[in-house]
Amino acid sequence: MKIADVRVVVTCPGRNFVTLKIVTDEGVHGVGDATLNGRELAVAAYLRDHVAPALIGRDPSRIEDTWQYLYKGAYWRRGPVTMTAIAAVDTALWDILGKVAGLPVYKLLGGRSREGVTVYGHANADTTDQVLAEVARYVELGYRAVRVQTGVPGLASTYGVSGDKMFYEPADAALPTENVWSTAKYLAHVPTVFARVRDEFGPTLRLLHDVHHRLTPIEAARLGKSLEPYALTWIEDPVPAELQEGFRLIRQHTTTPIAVGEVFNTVWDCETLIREQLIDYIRTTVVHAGGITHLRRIFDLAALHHVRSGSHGATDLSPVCMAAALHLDLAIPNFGLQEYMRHTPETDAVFPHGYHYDGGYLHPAETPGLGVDIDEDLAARYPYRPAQLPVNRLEDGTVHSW
Ligand code: EZ4
Ligand code: CO
Repeated sequence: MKIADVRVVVTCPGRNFVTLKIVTDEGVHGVGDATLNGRELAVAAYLRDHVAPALIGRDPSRIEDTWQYLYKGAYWRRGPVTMTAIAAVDTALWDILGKVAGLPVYKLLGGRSREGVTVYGHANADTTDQVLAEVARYVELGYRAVRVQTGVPGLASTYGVSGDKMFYEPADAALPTENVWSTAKYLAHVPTVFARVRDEFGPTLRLLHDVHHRLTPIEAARLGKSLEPYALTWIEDPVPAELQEGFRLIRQHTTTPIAVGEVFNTVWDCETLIREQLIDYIRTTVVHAGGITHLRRIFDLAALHHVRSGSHGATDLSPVCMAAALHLDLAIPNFGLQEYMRHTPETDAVFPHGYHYDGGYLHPAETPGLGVDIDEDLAARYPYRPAQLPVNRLEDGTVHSW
């Protein structure tokens, strides 16, 4: 069997997605997510101009060899654009292998290690009163874990809080919008939110919070300490993680668990964090960390050091990525949690899929391959619309991490 055609599909059913479709000479095809929020066309060009021509004629079952060929062969290693492009190829090849073998991909990865994939949802609201109602909605839907974000008194807008509660989308304009941030106001407010949530929902509902890279290590240490009475499952991205050693300082001060990694691309971005046990959950996911092949390598390293998976699953990761993530989540021994933000009905129609939610768990499709596809005719009806992520500034105008 040989690769006969490679297509890059850019579509915007409410938000932009880039999808790679690889077709073999025997008519079997596979799909891979290649979406990099706000930088979609860079990956589309990388795939179209530099990767697709080199795939024609290759044996689609040589997944590891193709990964190494694209990673080492390019000479320019790592980086979000390169690793998202490699991820798309890798994911599509696993899909093809599953279809050829007649097995769902999780069986090729060693088979089921659990009955379902525990997911967490997003409760977002401007005020604490409103967010309690949002948490209640997820609890009624059967969720066992909920991420809680609120507005901060004195700040006009805050990360994670949007008008459309179920379909939060941060890439909200053709050019970046701007938010204003105050660490002092934030640190004073967050513990009061979690005090109310714990009071209302009791000790066992798993609670999470995303700090979105906005603190310094000592500020993050203070946040972690202030949240210890509320026993969070994790605080996420407390500091920018370019400096992995920065987490040593946080660890010296707090027992609040830490999750990091949605912007990481390779095992090298988290090797110190994992080896020194500076984090508890690694949030790398299929589309941005080199596909199933490389993500499994990260998770295996994590397993050696008591670090569990907690993969990113925001709406900018397409249903193709979500399907792939679920097969890996089901198979690995050290699964932790999977983020799950629901896609809009328009997106679900463009990407027909067999995975389904039931009582706090997601289950991958049992059909051969990944169990997800792209409807190219429907996709063509939603042309690309420029959209970028916002910029964050301190109250004095200084650019801050978003
Ligand atoms: O801001 O996916 O935990 N989830 C997140 C996301 C990210 C977006 C960026 O594209 O932090 O909502
Ligand atoms: Co996050």
